[in-house]
Amino acid sequence: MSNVPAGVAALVGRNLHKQPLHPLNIVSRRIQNHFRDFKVFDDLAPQVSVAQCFDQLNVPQDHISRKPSDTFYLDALHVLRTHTSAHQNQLLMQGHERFLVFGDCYRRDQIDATHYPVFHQVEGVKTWRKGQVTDETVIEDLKQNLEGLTKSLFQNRELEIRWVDAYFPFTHPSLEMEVRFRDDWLELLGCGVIQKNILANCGREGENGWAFGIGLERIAMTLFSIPDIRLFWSQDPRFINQFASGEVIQFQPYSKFPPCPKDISFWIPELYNSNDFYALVRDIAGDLVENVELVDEFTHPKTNRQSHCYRIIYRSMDRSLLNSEVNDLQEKVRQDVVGTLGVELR
Ligand code: FA5
Ligand code: MG
Repeated sequence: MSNVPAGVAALVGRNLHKQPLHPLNIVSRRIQNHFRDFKVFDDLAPQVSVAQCFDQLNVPQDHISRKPSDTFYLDALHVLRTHTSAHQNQLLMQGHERFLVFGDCYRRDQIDATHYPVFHQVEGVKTWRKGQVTDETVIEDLKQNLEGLTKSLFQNRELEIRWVDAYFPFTHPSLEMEVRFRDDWLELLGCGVIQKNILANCGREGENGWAFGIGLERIAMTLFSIPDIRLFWSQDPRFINQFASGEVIQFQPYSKFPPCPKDISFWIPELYNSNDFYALVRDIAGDLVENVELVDEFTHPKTNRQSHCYRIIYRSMDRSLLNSEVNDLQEKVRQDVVGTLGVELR
């Protein structure tokens, strides 16, 4: 029933956002300082019901985010929360008008420098009583608050941001904010005007409000120049000691160790999802895998069979990997991908 691998289960309860002087904790405190009159919840358990995570947020029954390919299920009715929005309804029902929820979130996702199966979000919600504001005022207030937050976080540093139209079932209109990071746009947060039926379902008929969900790692990566999301889990003093002052410092990377790229190609069966492959690689290689990229897709002209080629980059954050060790990992991936995903190696 459960699809939570041991490696992910082991991270439940680490609560990096609450670990003093951890960069995620430093960021959390600064966000709390910006939203001074907001009530803070930072210890709500990550095990939530499907109703909390999806149903109460208008997520359609057939939405991809509900699928076991994307979400960690504890049993048929419970998941590890995929976002802190899972707590919106209960807190609105309790009558709160301004609140922040900090918490660890869990997703089956791609493998690269800005995605990790466990990450942290802060949810922000602000509501107004019946008849006080229009949707336009709400969206203005939302943008002002979030632009104000990025300004106060990044102080006088040049920061290029842009707003992008987005879709969430629980807000309308919806927006995402992106920042310029290492020659690319990095998505920091999603937000929007809370759907009226959600407020009504929580006994808040006729009220209006906004909500946002920010990825704390993404903020911390930009703020401290942290190049790889795996570093947040590192207990290496060369990482953690750099943040001992509690100030915003520029992270000094300790020497980068050499990457070991390995390709793997196979014919995929009909019911196949890349996330299953990514999870398998994480399972075997843990934090020794840096990136997995689908580099080639091919459909055989005669048989119509589909083939995928992935490039796996193995690299440790802390040491040089031995050739033999990487070969062993790759061999294990090759065996398991056949055994558990039913693919045929090429
Ligand atoms: C959400 O999770 C919505 N709940 C946000 C929201 C809240 C919208 C309230 C409207 C109202 P999204 O899936 O885009 O949206 O994730 C929000 C942020 O979480 C992303 O912008 C990113 O910063 C972070 N994030 C998402 N997935 C990962 C991941 N695998 N690793 C690290 N950070 C992630
Ligand atoms: Mg998004």
